[in-house]
Amino acid sequence: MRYLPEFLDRGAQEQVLRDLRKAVAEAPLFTPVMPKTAKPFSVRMTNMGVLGWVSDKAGYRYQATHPATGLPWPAIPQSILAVWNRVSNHAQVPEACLVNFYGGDAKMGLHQDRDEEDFSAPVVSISLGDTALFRIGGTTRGGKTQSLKLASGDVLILEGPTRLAFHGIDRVIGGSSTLLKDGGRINLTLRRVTRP
Ligand code: MD3
Ligand code: FE
Repeated sequence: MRYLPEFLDRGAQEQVLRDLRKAVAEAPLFTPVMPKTAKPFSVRMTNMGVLGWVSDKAGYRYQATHPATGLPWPAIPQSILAVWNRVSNHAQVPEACLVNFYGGDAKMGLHQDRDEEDFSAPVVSISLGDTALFRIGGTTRGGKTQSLKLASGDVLILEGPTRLAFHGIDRVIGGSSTLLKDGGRINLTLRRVTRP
């Protein structure tokens, strides 16, 4: 894992946010639910790119269209593609940019990201807004974990063995950033999905 604190300065964060607002106007945040149980996530989501990650009663998957509007996901804006290009040497552009929005008490339990066919590509994460307490362990559940605070503008690159590490968000520290007027946290993850 590579951790790049304050990779984006305030101006760059504001540019990403302007681009994100346009995308979310077209592809509104939705509340995913867990497969089988239909228990709602506390995090709201949307996507940009040719594929987007969704979860509903039927399961987890990538699909080309928004579950509520039926429209293709908006393109990944240049301000976000630029981060992928600056931090990864990957030959291909990302296919998916998952947008996670954490309001007040939102969190994300420990999980692995394994719905992609291509684990050889990195996952690039961009944090915006309030600071989160991020936890990462090894590739088996129940092992040792380490915690890291992810603040606005921080970038994390998951590649090699950490690509399949268990990870989650324990909590978001309310009032820790002034970027989002109404508070909360946004995490963007850039991903390759299809086989290389
Ligand atoms: C470690 N998002 O969207 S980003 C997710 O802050 C996700 O919203 C968290 O976990 C968030 O799946 C954490 C950091 C991150 C992203 C992808 C990873 C860490 C990862 C993939 C593999 C290992
Ligand atoms: Fe994840």
